Amino acid sequence: RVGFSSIEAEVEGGVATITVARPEALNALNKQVMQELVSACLFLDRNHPSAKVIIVTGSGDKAFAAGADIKEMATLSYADAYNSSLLNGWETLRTVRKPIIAAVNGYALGGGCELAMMCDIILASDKAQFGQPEITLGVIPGMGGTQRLTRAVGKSRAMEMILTGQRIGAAEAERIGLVSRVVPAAELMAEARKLASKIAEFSTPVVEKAKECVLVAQEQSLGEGLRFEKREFWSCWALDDQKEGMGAFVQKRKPAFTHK
Ligand code: CO8
Repeated sequence: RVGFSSIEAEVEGGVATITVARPEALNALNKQVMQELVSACLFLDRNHPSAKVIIVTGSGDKAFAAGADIKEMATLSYADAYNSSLLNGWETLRTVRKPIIAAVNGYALGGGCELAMMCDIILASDKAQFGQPEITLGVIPGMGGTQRLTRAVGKSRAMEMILTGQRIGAAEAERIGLVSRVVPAAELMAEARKLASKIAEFSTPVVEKAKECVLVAQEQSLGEGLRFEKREFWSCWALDDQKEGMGAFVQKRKPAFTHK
């Protein structure tokens, strides 16, 4: 378990959990949270082979993250805002190869909703609420909300959420495909760990290839995505785990992946 000042990180079994730890500010994402959360993810991704899946959640029972820290941004001049490094780190999360699960335990608003959408799977507690309220503050989403929400739920619903700032509950978020699944609040972390542990059983490089292919589907044309998938599919044959996985099926036994 490693202590930062604005997040907590721990690794247990094959699963790392990063908790945004500013409950007094409903886990608002200030520059320090960004720097610590991004560097923890990069460290776990590159230097911690035993951590195979990362869970991101918020401390307390009210918020995953109630957005970027409004107090940090409120009085910036245009030049300072434009030149500031407030946003720079977040896109670096895209370079993380290990799967990241957002365990959304409460408000996921503005940058909080955008952080959840940067993750690979969103698991929501039945108390979770999602929204892009930036319009009510006189700004627009700036951590990917206009792009990722539109891809997740379609143009019309994304437009309504972004232009009105209306919040939606967990059940509605599940219905429109923003989240993978809703679970009772008390079971959220156990469910997230169960899901992470399941993924951690499989071959790490194969899991990473699968994640990369799904992300390509969000960014590229169908033709390019299919070509990318085909190359990644055949490249699995370069791995010991492909021989083990298929061999185990043929021999009617459980595979023992070596993650190579
Ligand atoms: N930033 C800073 N502080 C916050 C934030 C926030 N986003 N959200 C809550 N807090 C603070 C409050 O100021 C309050 O602090 P204090 O006790 O010192 O007054 C404390 O957290 C508790 O909040 P509330 O008293 O407001 O709690 P309520 O239960 O009454 O309300 C809400 C909860 C509805 C979540 C309410 O706090 C709220 O509306 N928060 C703001 C939500 C919001 O507008 N988020 C979008 C922010 S803008 C954004 O995310 C842009 C992203 C792209 C740019 C990224 C650049 C880095």
